[in-house]
Amino acid sequence: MKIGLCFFPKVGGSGIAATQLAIEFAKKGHEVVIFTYDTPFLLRQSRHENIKLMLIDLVSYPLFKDIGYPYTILSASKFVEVIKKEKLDVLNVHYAIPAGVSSYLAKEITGIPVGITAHGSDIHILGIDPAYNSVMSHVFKKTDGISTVSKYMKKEIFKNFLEDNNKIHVIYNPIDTERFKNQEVIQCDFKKLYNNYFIHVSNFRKVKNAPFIVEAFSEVVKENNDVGLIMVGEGPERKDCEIIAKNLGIEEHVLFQGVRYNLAPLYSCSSALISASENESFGLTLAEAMACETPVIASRVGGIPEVVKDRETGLLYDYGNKEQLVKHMLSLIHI
Ligand code: GMT
Repeated sequence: MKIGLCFFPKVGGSGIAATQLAIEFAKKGHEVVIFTYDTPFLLRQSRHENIKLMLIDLVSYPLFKDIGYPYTILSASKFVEVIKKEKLDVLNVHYAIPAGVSSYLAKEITGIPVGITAHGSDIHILGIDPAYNSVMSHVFKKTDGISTVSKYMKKEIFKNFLEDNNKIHVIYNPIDTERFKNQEVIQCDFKKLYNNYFIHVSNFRKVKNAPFIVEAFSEVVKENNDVGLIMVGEGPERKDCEIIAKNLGIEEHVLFQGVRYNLAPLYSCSSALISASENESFGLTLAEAMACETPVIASRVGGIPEVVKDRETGLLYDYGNKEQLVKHMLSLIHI
C-alpha cells in the first residue's frame, strides 16, 4: 500500500512510535510518505528504503505574526497535493491536534480514508479544553478510524468525544527490541562516580513532574551517598530541576545529559527508571527500560498500570507520594 503518516518530528513518544511504525511498514514493502516539518529524530541516524519525507512548508505572513503559522491549513494542503500526486491509499495522523483537523480537510477534498492516532495530551489536556473540544468532537466522529495507546485513553476518548466505542482501537506503543535490550554495560562511565544510578527520561514538561524526582532523590542520598541520578532530555522544567538540585546540595549527584539518541546503555547501567508523571497515557520510556531489563518505578496514573503490573513487572506509587517513591528507590539500590 501507499501509506501517508503525519507526526511531530522532535523527540517525544508520539513521534518515536510513529517513526517506528513507518520503519516497520517500509520493511514489509509498503511505500510510506511521512508528512512533517523537519527530519524525524529516529531517521536522522539512518536512511530507509520505501520511506519518503514530505516537508510541510512553514509559510508565514506578516499578518499572522501574533497567531503563528496556520499549520492546519499548511499540512492539509500538503496532504492534498501529495495524496493526488502519489495516489496514497490511506492517511494516518499521529497526535490529534492539529493534524486530525488537517486530515479531516484532506478527506473532504480527496475522499482518502483517514485514521487518527491519539497519544496523550491531545486528549487529556488539549482535547478536553473547550477551546478545542467542539471541533475535535466533530473530527473524531467523522474520521474513519481511531487508534490510541492504552485502554485508559480509549475510555477518555469515548467519554469526551464519541457515542460509538467500537471505532476506537487500542494499540500499545511498539518497542524495537533490537535497539532496546540489555547491553551488559561492563564499564559504565558513570560508575566511576557512583555505584548506583537512577534514570529519568522525559521532555521535562510540567506533566512529567521531574522536579519531584530530584526532591525525592535528595532523600535517597541522605540514606545512601553512593548514588547518582541521570536526567535525560530537554524541556521547560529542566532548569528548575538544576536549581532544586543545587539548593538541596546534591548537584554533584544529578547528571543532566540533554537529548540522547542511544538510551539502551544508560538504561542498562541504571538501578531503575523513575517516572513521576501527573498523567501518562502509556509511558514509552517505561517499556524501553523494561526491554533493557531495568526495573521501573512509576506513579499510578492514566495508562501506566497497563504497562507496569505493580510488584510483578515494576513498582507503582501514588502520584505525589514522596515517601512511597523514596522507599521504592531505596529498595532497589545495590549495596
Ligand atoms: O501527549 C504528550 O505528552 C506528548 C506525547 C508525545 O508526543 O511524546 O506523549 C504521549 O504519547 C506517547 C506515545 O504514545 C506516550 O507514551 C506518552 O505516555 C504520552 N504522554 C502523555 O500522556 C503525557
